[in-house]
Amino acid sequence: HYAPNRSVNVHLFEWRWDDIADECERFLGPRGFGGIQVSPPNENVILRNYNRPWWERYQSMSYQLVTRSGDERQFANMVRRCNNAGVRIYVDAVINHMTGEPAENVGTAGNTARFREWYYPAVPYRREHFNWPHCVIQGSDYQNNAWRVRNCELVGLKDLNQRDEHVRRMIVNFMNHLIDLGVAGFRIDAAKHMWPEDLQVIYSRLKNLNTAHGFPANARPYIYQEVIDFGGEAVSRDEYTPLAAVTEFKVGLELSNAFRGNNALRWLQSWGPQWNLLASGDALTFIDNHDNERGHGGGGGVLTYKQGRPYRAAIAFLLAHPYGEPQIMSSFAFLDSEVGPPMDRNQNIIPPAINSDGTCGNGWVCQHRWRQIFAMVGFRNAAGRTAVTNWWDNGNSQIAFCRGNNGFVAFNNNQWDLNLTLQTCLPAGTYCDVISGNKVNNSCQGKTVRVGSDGRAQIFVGAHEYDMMLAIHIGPEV
Ligand code: LM2
Ligand code: CA
Repeated sequence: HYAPNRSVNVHLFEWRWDDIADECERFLGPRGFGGIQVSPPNENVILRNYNRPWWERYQSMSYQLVTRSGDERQFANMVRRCNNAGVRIYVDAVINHMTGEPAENVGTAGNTARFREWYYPAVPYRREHFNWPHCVIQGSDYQNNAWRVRNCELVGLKDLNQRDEHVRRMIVNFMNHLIDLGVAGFRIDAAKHMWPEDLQVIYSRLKNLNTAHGFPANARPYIYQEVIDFGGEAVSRDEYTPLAAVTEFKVGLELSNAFRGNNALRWLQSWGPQWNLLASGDALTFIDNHDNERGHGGGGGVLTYKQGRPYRAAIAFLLAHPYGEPQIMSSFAFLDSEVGPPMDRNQNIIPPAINSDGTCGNGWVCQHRWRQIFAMVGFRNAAGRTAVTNWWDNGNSQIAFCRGNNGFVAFNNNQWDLNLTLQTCLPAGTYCDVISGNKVNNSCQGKTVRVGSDGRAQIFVGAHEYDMMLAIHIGPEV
């Protein structure tokens, strides 16, 4: 449901609604971003004993829209302002479970639970709405017991029974309320832990998107289901693709591996389903997410903002290549994998500061504001639906390809320079490389690339440059 010529989603992890609204108007809209995944908007348990970790937001207390990111009025205002700026909102929906902490039972909207009685009065949910008798998922269940993966508790979180009519109604009401407020879709948290046939019923009861927010008549919410599947488990991603899109975790793993130098880039010529990835239209793709950037969710092993050079290159490839529906992560800085977002003494979230060079401060990483990343958002928008053409490689880790006649990109992950005349497929002219610098006053701050009437150009990517890639495209340069 992106506006025309937009194609990339960004996860503004733990941002406040007011700050997201500002970011839509001052940056994401003008820079051509398509959508935002926001943190769960519904009431979660407050975990003072853990000093408000980020993961308290994955413990639902009710479906009232009050969290540290803001209240319902602020949420609605954000959605309106972002939609007006051409940027869609996608909600992280935590509907598999409720809370998991016996000791703390007050939520961000002031509601309480009686944890030991499975009682959440603000929804309301009672014991009969949960899978019963309760059990806890064991590590081996992932290998051999799909029933337990779906009907037992994930790390002790009270497990809702989505087969129950009341539970379905509460979840559908929650999601339909968000649709009324103008959201474009949902990330389904822990989809693997719910039965596809139950999710199917829930999705089928969702309203069409709100035409008052600029969506066409009869538009269905865009849904991407979080299913971690590296193969060989009792629950498979293929059980969920008939319903909606699925997170393709293999993308981050394989591209991290390649751009770390553990696999020659030449093999990316066959990037896509040949790598045992989902069909392109089924795949929500990303390098890192909020779990695996910090070793949660069974994750780890992927590039993150802490490994700048290969990370930027992996994201550049993700965005340059037409495979999948890409999402980028926008993090806060952390050393401790549990610590929550930057907060003041009252445990309120501190908004990102915007530095004079456009980057963020106050502990926010804001990968989406890194030039190499937002420049590649511009590249993907310019490339549109064109196919990969004119693949070139050196038989090793220097590669280049075109996107129709709209864009050309080259990567050098070898220890020697790339310095060759290559076929670019772009109209003759002078282009600014969008990776090495912005265009200012009609001249390139970074590299200039001259494309001849035969479409060929001298391409230089030194082995020890700050970035290992170069990208040029038609349309406005950054
Ligand atoms: C997800 N996807 O399926 C989220 O992407 C992930 O971030 C969530 O886990 C998880 N599912 C549940 O929504 C995070 C975090 C966990 C954390 C849970 C619940 O990765 O570590 O678990 O949220 O807040 C925490 C404690 C855990 C404890 C549990 C229940 O780390 O030790 O288990 O709470 O109290 C006793
Ligand atoms: Ca479940």
